[in-house]
Amino acid sequence: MRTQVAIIGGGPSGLLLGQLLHRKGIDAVILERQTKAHVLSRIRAGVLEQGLVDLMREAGVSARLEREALLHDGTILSYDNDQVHIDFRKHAGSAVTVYGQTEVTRDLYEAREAAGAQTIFQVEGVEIHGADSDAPYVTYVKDGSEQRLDCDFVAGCDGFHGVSRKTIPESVRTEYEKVYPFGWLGILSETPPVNHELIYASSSRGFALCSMRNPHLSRYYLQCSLSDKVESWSDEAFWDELRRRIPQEAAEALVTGPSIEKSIAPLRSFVTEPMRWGRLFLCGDAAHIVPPTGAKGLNSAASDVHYLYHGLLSHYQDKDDEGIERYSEKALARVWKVERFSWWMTSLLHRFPEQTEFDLKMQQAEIAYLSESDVAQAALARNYVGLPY
Ligand code: RFL
Ligand code: PHB
Repeated sequence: MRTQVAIIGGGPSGLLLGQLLHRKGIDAVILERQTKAHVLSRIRAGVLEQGLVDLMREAGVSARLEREALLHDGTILSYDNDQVHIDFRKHAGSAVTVYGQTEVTRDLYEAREAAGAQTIFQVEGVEIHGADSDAPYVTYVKDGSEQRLDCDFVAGCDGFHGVSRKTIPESVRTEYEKVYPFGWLGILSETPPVNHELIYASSSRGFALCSMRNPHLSRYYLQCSLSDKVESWSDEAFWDELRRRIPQEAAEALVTGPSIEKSIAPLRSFVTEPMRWGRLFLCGDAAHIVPPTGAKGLNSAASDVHYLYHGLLSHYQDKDDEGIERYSEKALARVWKVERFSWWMTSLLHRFPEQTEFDLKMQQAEIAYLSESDVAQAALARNYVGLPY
């Protein structure tokens, strides 16, 4: 089989790239290790930057989002009972869109199927060959038989545990990593959100986040120990702990109910350089991970897709390779700024096991400064709504 762009991974990065290319008549085949149902069962991101919304529109998949998504003009940061409101419109001139990653992925799969574009699910043993040559190809096993997909380019959209990054020889690759000494325990519940905007809550008991998917579906997170097990957190224990970490006013308004999903995610900052090796391009979590505190993972996957899509478009339409040759440099320049913001939000709002009294005072002083400084609020707002591409 032959295609122009072989896309490894049918998560949001691979699907968005595939749909954008398809609209321009560029052929792509997606190879996905899991079933579609499995990909759609992952509850992950919830906050979309305008750049991602614009790409969804360009890909022709924004109709449902435009009908159903919530626009948030700001967010709240709290420290025990003190609250700072960050006004996105005032400081950054735009809002963010609250719409689940599950919905983004569902809309992209539907459009892909309607277009008759090919996605091959449950592939095993994907290997990328000749990425540093003019004739790359991908081999994989489907239903027990080995297959070969020849292509012009390979887009490695296969997430943090995928094969694409590891295809780049270690002698060429540099990895930067910071692992945080805690995780996030998240639940989804069919209850109305506690507040019309997200609340990022720092407290002496650790961090908590009040988020949502829609007016009837809430998403809450608690900073937890890495040794915690989901099974040992009953719904009741979760709600009790959440009430202790958020401002009293919110705790009193909180509507609780049974959880419909509960999971623990570790927190990590990670970047690999370069993001291109010959004809192989890494996109999204395959190349970088952020702790979720700044809501940036999916959004930085989208900015990679933007750079790669435009690079490929110039190659096919104008025979201009500048975009693909400079892909890694352009993508990484933005990635590192997003890494900094996510690390900063995480450092500001969590309790660290080894934290000294001095460290704590620094966090408190920074939050106090944020609450009285327009400039500091503007810096947070501009990063949160999304840096320009
Ligand atoms: P994904 O979503 O991991 O998709 C990769 C796909 O590749 C497949 N795959 C393979 N396929 C073929 N062969 C192989 N060898 C393969 N290996 C893997 C996988 O099955 C999968 O389908 O990566 P992608 O597309 O780059 O998308 C990245 C985002 O999913 C991720 O950055 C976000 O979810 C991060 N994230 C958030 N991002 C935001 O922008 N805003 C948020 O509010 C936000 N909240 C979050 C988050 C991530 C979280 N977790 C659980 C990590 C909250 C949480 C709790
Ligand atoms: C979410 O709704 O899942 C969410 C929102 C904001 C974050 C992280 C996760 O910073």
